[in-house]
Amino acid sequence: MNIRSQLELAVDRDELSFVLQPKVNAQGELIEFEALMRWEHRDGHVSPASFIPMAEEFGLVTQLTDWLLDAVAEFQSQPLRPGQSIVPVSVNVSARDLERGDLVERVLKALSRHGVQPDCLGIELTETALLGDWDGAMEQLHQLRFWGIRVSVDDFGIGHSSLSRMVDLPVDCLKLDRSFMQGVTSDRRRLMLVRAMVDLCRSLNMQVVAEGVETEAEVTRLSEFDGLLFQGFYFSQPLSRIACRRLLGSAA
Ligand code: G
Ligand code: G
Ligand code: NA
Ligand code: MN
Repeated sequence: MNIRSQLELAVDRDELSFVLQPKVNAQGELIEFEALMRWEHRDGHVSPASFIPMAEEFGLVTQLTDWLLDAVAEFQSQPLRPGQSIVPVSVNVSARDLERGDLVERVLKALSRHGVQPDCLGIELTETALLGDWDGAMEQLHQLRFWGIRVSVDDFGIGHSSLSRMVDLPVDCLKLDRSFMQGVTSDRRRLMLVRAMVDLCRSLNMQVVAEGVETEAEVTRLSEFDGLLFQGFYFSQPLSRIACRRLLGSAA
């Protein structure tokens, strides 16, 4: 069977799952999770770095997004203890999800199916996902935020969006691409670049996440920026659902 047919069948065959990577503050406290899709194919594991672009090409990616939105909403509908506050989970959406124009309905449908509040869910999109119909994308982002769904820009700073456009974006959070974190301990210019982006975000009332933080030295250097959040292997690898439940259980 070709890869396209295998991808088409992945949902029905129950081959998809997701892991969650923590976003933490400078004290290491859990603030949010990012959901990352996994495909356990019968011949082994396939990375989303390869199957997501294929799904986009085959017109299947919106199906995968819908599957993940539903799975995450289901996860969020089951707190460990009644009344326990829920840590938000963000789902990556692709350019195709925005192009279709019905992302807001699809997110709201997943939430209502599982009786989950909008602030339990976020979406992440890359700058590249915004390259198509800008006005259409803006409208959908505004709507998502109107409903209380958090919007983050992923891999910020390596796409081709102009800075002036990025300043107009209706988003809650910018995630600084991990390439910026390389060198913050050895190259003062790198650190100053991160400082400038953090300052810009703060003055625009946006949250900022430093992606791909891998060493204690990086964290120490970056901790001088108040309010900066971190996501990276230094704090945690992406975790299975069970490992997340354990983590949430041990949190206050
Ligand atoms: O988790 P990992 O590092 O293997 O992810 C590789 C790439 O695939 C990353 O760029 C990540 O954003 C992307 N990715 C992971 N899960 C999803 C998903 O559910 N939807 C989309 N559109 N991209 C994803
Ligand atoms: O494109 P996106 O930012 O969604 O990519 C997420 C991917 O980045 C995940 O697959 C995750 O495994 C990977 N990732 C997360 N933290 C780190 C890190 O500290 N270093 C590196 N190299 N990759 C990371
Ligand atoms: Na992402
Ligand atoms: Mn990223």
